[in-house]
Amino acid sequence: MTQLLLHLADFNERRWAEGFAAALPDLRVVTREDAYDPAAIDYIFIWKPAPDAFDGLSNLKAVLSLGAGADALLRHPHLPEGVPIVRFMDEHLAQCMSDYVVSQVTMHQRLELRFRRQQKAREWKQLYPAPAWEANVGVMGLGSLGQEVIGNLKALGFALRGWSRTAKQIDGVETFAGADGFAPFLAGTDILVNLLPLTEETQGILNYETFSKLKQGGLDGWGPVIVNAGRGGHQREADIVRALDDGILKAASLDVFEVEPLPSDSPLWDRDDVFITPHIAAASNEQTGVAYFSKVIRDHLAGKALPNVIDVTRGY
Ligand code: NDP
Ligand code: OXD
Repeated sequence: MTQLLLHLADFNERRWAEGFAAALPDLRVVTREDAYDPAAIDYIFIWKPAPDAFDGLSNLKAVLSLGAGADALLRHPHLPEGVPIVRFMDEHLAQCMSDYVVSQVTMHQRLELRFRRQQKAREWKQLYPAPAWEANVGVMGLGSLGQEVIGNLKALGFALRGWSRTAKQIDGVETFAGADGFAPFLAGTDILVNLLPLTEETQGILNYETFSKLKQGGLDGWGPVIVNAGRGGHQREADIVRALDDGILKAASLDVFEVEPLPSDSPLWDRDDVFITPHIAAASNEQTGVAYFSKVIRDHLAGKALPNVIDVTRGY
């Protein structure tokens, strides 16, 4: 009998297991609390793997990543070689990410942090936010999430540019690629949105030098700003603080952090030019997650190819 093992930290492992058991009645679904023979496990569904997560799993057909970003999984010292890794991606996740980014971009374009400050100071000062088409939004990462976000920002009229590793053509978007395209991409960006995967190449990319290359003076003098919904490892938080203090960045929306939970002594907490959310931009949904991975397993057992397989050498 085919067996699926769940190994989930920070999620209700038992509830997800019940969901899978109902969706896949022909499989045996086990959690780490159950008795099972590791060598008989065919699939592992995983998030934040413990160091011994793969011990004894000598006959795995695939690793199923609850996260859309599999960077932590790829860093696991005992990740089984040659076993395909399928990451999560579905409409629900993409819509949630788009909702987050659209809300942050709109907040900055409408100068809401500035009006918030004025309200606190009981100050009546009329400022007129520029229309969306004058706000240049630059999206780093043109994958499943970046392209969903771009589609929705386009419908709202924003001026869009995008940056990816390999060249892309997207209708109505000025696109840039690779190391050579990075500086020109930044030079025209008022609102920088990060939706890159965390890899050796992208680690620390949101740093002081990057910020200093962004367009200055846009958004009625209230730009540039950054929105990071990728990974905390993309950002250098000390550089964000310095760039905000120096005025080369005017504000930041951060959903992810170098250390999570964000330590209580982080200087980011007290700043009214930083908008913090606790890594909630787009959480994997239990209902749609069970549906997605049940189909992946069913199709795979029926001989179909696995979708959304991570390219381990590329790192995403
Ligand atoms: P994809 O793999 O679909 O897309 C990645 C994009 O990044 C591609 O366009 C790729 O370029 C580009 N890219 C990768 N490396 C580089 C590089 N060195 N230089 C320039 N561009 C590069 O990823 P998703 O869109 O599905 O997800 C992106 C990330 O979002 C995830 O890895 C995860 O970390 C994060 N995430 C965060 C969540 C949250 O709640 N905060 C929730 C879900 C995901 P190319 O097209 O040329 O390959
Ligand atoms: C993910 C996340 O990668 O929630 O799915 O960060």
